Parts: sequence; structure tokens; C-alpha cells
Amino acid sequence: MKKFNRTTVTSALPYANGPVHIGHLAGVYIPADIYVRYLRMKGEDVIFIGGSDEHGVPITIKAKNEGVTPQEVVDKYHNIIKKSFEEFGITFDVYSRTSNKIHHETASEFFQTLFNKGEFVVKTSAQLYDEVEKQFLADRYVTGTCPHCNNDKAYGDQCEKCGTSLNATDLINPRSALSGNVPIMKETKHWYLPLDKYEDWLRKWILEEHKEWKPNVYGQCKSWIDQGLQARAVTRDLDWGVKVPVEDAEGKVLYVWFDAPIGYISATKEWAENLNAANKAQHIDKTVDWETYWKKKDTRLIHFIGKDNIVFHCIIFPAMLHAEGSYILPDSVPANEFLNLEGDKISTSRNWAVWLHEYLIDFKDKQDVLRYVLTANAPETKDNDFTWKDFQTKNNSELVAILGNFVNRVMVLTQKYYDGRVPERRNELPIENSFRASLHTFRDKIEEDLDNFKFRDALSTMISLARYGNKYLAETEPWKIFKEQPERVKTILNIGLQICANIAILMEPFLPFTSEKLKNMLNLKNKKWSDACIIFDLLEAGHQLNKPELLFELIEDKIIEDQIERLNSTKEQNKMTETTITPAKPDITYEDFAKLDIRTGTILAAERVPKTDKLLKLTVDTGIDKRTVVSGIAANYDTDKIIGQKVTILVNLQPKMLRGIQSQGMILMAENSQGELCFVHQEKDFENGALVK
Ligand code: B3M
Ligand code: ZN
Repeated sequence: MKKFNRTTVTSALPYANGPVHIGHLAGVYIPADIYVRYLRMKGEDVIFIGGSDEHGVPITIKAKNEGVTPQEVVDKYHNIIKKSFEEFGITFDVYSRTSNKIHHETASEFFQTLFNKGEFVVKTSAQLYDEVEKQFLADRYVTGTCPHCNNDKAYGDQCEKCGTSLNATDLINPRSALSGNVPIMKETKHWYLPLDKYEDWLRKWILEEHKEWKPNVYGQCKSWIDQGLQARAVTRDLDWGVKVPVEDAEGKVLYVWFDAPIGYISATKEWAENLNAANKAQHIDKTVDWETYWKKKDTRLIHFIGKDNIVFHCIIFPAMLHAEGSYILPDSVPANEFLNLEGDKISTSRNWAVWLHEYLIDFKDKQDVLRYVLTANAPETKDNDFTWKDFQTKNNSELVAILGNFVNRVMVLTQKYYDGRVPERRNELPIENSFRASLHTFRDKIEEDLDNFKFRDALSTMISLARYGNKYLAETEPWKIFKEQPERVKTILNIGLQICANIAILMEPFLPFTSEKLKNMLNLKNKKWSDACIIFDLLEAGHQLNKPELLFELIEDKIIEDQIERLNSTKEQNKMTETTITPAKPDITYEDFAKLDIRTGTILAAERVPKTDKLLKLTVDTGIDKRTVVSGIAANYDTDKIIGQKVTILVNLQPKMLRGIQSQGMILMAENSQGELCFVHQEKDFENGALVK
């Protein structure tokens, strides 16, 4: 094993185009925070880097939709996200943002270095361009018909109906999402990172030298490399982002995935600057150097991310760092799979999520309950599901019934029998001897698991110490023998309290708020990670404890039902609004519109057209005449229900033969996303033949 003297931990920079939810927490930030807290408790030199990813097309789309600037969008969400992380005890050393000046400078310099070294290739290609908006269209900005499933609302990067990834140029009938116009193809120049050039190097570095990476990460890298790597454009035609710092790059910015990982480096610079300034102000003679954390060979770099970011952190960013030449490479990338919510993929656009800022409104001060459930259920090796029922069960049957109950019984009995003073331990029986001999295995196991990023297992070992404590109480029953064997009870409660104290230390990385509370109750001070499970007497006899308080409380069915109810209504709403709203049609002139002769009318008679499901033959009084119109509304209206119905009718449509009947005109109907039709009729009872204009 290589010897490291410090660790740089990064966690994916969330896009500042929405708040963060439980999926973010479970996949990235909780594991990273547990890991960092653990290293800190061991006294290691570690920095924990975070920040918001504030560039990219989705942010510009959001800004456009909301009629604000991209900067306003990221300011809003950066603050919400930062606050959520603070509230959940994610202890970043710095939480930066990529719209900061320091980041623009750092990313720009990085690009410049690669450019000067001749690491890019320049290519010109034809891309979709919106002539009305005078703008090249990112794939997301183009909609059209999916060539695979015919969905006419597919996006240029993906068809959400059949899930196929697309290029905007694959779409049939592409339209600009900005203007609705048909885009043209126009030549544009971009800088590409030739990943093919690094293929052999990557193959060796990952597939041979990092066989220890998590199987899901290693597997994804292998499949990318085996498929053959291609040059990737690292610039875009966009006006939001880090300007491309070379000549002849007007209107171009760095691709968001080029600048975002450099954000880890910029954030580290910011951290060092801030810390040095603070030290100086306090006359502390200590400075830190950001480069130590990124360039020294004895620094270990670890990226915590979700599985959709693997290629960027294992292949593209390392290739960038390698090309630059002066940086270290990640030692490990413990990516997680996805967390689903009640069986469905978490989705920001469909509001299918448990948002962190909302959780705390309903579950005040229960950060650790969520931290616990999300760690116990972490999608470490496969996708996992968060359900409210499971949340309740884990709270009630594990946190309350095992952990809380054990601590509470020991504390309350000590309070009752000894006024909250730690009793003396006199004689130990075999049960205590064997426990004492095995105590170290709890910490050993937790360390081994944390060192290997197995957070679920580590948490479960911590809980098993409380489980052991409960079993010990059940076997020794101090409350039953207090009268007959007072000395024995002293020993039992002393041991119980030592277990509580060990738990208070071991739980800190996982449940920091509860650990704090328990340490206060135990009046436990200045204990280190290395004390746990080694020093048996963490609490001396005679030590005064504070008043016991409950660590956790039961969550009632009603609370859980309300959450489920809320999700159900989200589901209903989504069904209603999955309106797959038809994209806007191209503009027409007023003259085009004026050609339409639309009038008010009344249905006089209706009959089904034989052998069809949809068609009705209607007789309509148009004010001008009484005429026959064939209309496709039979699925929605019975013939006898629509006699006398006021309608709006296009009267100058060329007559057309439908099933042998000449149809003269078109009744205007509105159609919702479910294909249901309804009449468009006037609010007042106007005479037939009134002009609609
Ligand atoms: N913002 C994607 C994401 O939030 C992206 C991560 C950047 S890490 C450098 O999933
Ligand atoms: Zn499709």
C-alpha cells in the first residue's frame, strides 16, 4: 500500500439549477462527509471540497423560462443548496461556486496551458443554428420527432419516451426550442480533447493499476475504454460560462464538463486564500498551500460522485490532468449508483423527490434520521429505493428501539440509582470479560469498512454495538436485581455506560448531531477516535453525567401517511400535466390568419358514421347556411347529448369527402394531453354566424 500523508476529498458540484434532494445526499454528500469526519477524527490531514456547478445549458434554459438572468438563477440555488448542506451537517472546508472570478481564472489558465502545449485539436463541423435567435443550438434546445419511436416531443440529446440518447441532428423535423423555427446547419469551430490519444495510457492506469476500484466504477470505465475513445469537444457556442481564452473564439465558452472539475482546484485555492487570510488576521503563523493538495505525490485525491459522472471523473478529467502534467490523479472514485423514490426514478422536473429544505420543515431537527436511513440504504453497489415506510421502520425499530432505547435505559437507571454518577465496577463475570476482549473488533471492523468505502456495513457495525448493549441488559436485568445485588448492578451499569461512551465516539461520522447530544449527556470531553474500543474506561467511576434525554422519538403513522399522500398527489398532478405540450408552430402573418373564416354556430343534428369509432355526421347552422360537417368527436360525445351545442366552426375549409360524406368545414375542438376533446364555444349566447377574429 502506498503511503499518503494527506487527502483531498472532493464531492460532485451540484448544478445550481434546483435545490438538492435525498438522492444527492445518499449518493455523494453523506458518504463523503462520513469519510472526511472519520479521517479528521483520526487526526489526518484532509480537506473536503465542494461547490456549485453554475454553468451549462440547463441553467440558461431555466433562466430563459423564468425570464431572469443565468446569474440570478445560480445565485438563488447556490444559496439554497449551500444552506441545505450546512443544515445536514456536511462539513465542507470550502463550498465554492464556478461563477467565481477565481474559478474563471483557474479554468481559463488550465485551458490556456493545454492549448499552448498543443494538446487540443481544432475541428469545424456543421451544427444546428437558429437564424431567428442568432444562436447555435445545444442539443437540449432542439426538439423534434424521435427516429426510433416517433415521439414528436423528443429532445436533441434524448428521447424521454423511449430513453434513447440522441444527437440533435438525428431528429426528424427538428425545431428550435427557442423560437419554434426550423434550424439550419451552420459551420462552427471547436477545440477537442483527443481522448483517443490517451487510450493506452488510460487502459493501463485504470484497468491494470486500479483493479481495486469499486466494481461498478471499474466496469463502466472498462466498457468505455473497450468501445474506443474519441475526441471530445471542450468548447461550446454559448454566452454563459468561462470564455474560451484564445483568439478567434468569439461567442464561445468552455464546455461545462471541462470547467466544472477544475472547480475542485479553484475551490481549493479559495480555501487556502481564506485560511491564510484568517490565520494572518489572528497572528497565527501558519500558511497552507493549495498546490500541496493537488500536486504532491504523497497526497491522495478521492472523488465522491454519482454513477452518471463516472466517465468525467475517471476518464476525461484524469486525461485533462495528465495532459496538463503537473497534477496528481485520483486514487479512488467511489461512485454510487442511484437512489429511487418509492420505486420511481427521482426527477427534478417531475418534482419526484424529497427536497432537503422541505424535509426539515416536516421533520425538524431530524437530520440524523435521514442521514441514518440514507446510509443504511445507500446505493453503494446497486440502485436502491427510498420509501417512507422504510424510513419509519428504520427510525422506529432501529434508531428508537435499538440505539435510543439502550442509551436511555442505561442513563435512566444510572440517574435513578446513583443520581447520575458513574458507579464503580468491582467484579467482572465471564460475560463482561469476553465482551471486553472483543470490544476492539467493533472499531476494527468499522475502520476496515470505512477505508473501503463500505458505509452501510460500517454503520451497521456501529448499531450492532448498541444491539449488543441491549442484549447485555436483557441478560443481566439490572432493574430486577438492584435490591438483592447492588454491587453487581454497579458493574453492569458501569459497563453499560462505557458502551454508550464508545458509541458516542463511533457514531460521530454517521450521526454527528446525535453524537453531540450523547456526548453532552455523558459529559464526555476530548475523546478521540483512537480512544474508542481501546480505552475501556472512557468514563471514570464517580464522573457526573447530565440529565438523560431521548435521542430519537417514534414517528407516527399519520406523519408517514401525509408524506405518501403528498407524493401521490404529485403523481396525479404529473399525470395531468404530462401534457407533452405540443411545441409552438412557426409564426404566420396576419394575412395568413385573416384568411380563416371562423364563425359561431349550433349543432342541429348528429348521427354516427357507420363502421367508424370516431366520426359523427353533424348538421350545423353556421348563420350563413345549414351544412354537413364530419367531426372526429364520437369518442367524447354521444349524438343525443350535443344537439343544440354552440360551436366555433371554420367555414371556408375546402370540402372533403370522408367515408362517402362531403364534410364542409371544421368544428374547432381543444385537445388535452390525454387526447380528450372539448368544444370551443363562446362565453355569451351570440347568434349563429358571428365572426371569430
Ligand atoms: N454538476 C453533474 C451532477 O450534478 C455535475 C457534476 C459536476 S462535478 C465536477 O450530476
Ligand atoms: Zn424515442
